[in-house]
Amino acid sequence: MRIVVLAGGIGGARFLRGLKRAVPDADVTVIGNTGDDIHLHGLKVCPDLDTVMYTLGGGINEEQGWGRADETFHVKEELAAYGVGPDWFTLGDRDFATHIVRTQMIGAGYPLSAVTEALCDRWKPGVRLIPMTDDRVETHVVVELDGERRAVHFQEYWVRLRASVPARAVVPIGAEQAKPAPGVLEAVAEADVILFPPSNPVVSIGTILAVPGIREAVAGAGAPVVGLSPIVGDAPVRGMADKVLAAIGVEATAAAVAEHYGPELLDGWLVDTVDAAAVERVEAAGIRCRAVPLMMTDVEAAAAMAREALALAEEVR
Ligand code: GDP
Ligand code: FO1
Ligand code: CA
Repeated sequence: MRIVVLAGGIGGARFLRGLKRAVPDADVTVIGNTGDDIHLHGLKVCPDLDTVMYTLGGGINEEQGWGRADETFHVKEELAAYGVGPDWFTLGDRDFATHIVRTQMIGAGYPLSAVTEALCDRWKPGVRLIPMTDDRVETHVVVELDGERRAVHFQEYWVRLRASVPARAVVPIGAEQAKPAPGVLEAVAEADVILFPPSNPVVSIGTILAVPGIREAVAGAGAPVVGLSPIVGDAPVRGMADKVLAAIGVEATAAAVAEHYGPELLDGWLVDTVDAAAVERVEAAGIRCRAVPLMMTDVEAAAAMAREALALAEEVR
């Protein structure tokens, strides 16, 4: 079975680990969000690609959900001693090596998709991980700071400002000119099932869909498309999805997120059992909907979610 998953960081990665447990022999292609990417210290950092790679490859910091396990911070301390920041974004020593290899290969002329494949040669995530695009896309958030509107990098909005200032708009800068990375459209066209994991609908899946051609390919694919709600009990399980949904005028509920994707994209949608009342509204929008447990408390819980998503895909096929 060929499964395509559009993934952000933690929500995508934890779901993928469950999917691999549920169907170990499936051929899984992950289209990763690169809108969160940031250049620091002359290095290209790809948080969402790395979160997927480290989680599936066994190198993730489990408690945190991002970054490396067993990490040390000597480089960061030495940079700080030189007065070199930013001090609000933490890169660990082990993680630094990934960004050095990536930046070196990009400097040598390799596209990000080839670099990601090379990094995965070490981590063996058990999926084919492709960035949504080889072109530079950077999500910026228009915030209201001291009564003035200003656009800041998504990481600055989330990590430095902790999403504590009102977000007025989310702009994936560069997306309009970007092309899907090699293999992305082919994987979507040849998929037996397409899944939207419980990733952020705006700054993860929304950004991937903003690359011209990807939304059209998913909407036009022969395969059923099934999504899982990242919103449980009218709030994100973690992160700032509620804030960025508000910025695009979508309420933070499982039903509203399904309606936002719409029946053009989604054939099926899973909501958590606490949101069972949303099923009727989602089905009225023309999307088959089921309420099942959606908390990824451990790998087995994520595997059960993956089985439910695949069962719903069979039902709507
Ligand atoms: P990020 O890039 O690290 O922010 O990760 P993603 O975009 O892949 O996923 C973020 C989303 O995952 C957030 O909106 C969370 O609400 C959602 N999420 C995290 N853990 C869970 C969980 O256990 N269950 C569900 N349903 N959603 C989750
Ligand atoms: N998240 C934080 O909250 N603080 C950090 O200092 C931080 C550093 C960082 C470094 C590498 C990496 O791959 C991820 C990192 N993250 C950090 C997480 C990152 O901001 C998020 O996972 C996403 O981009 C949010 O969608
Ligand atoms: Ca992310």
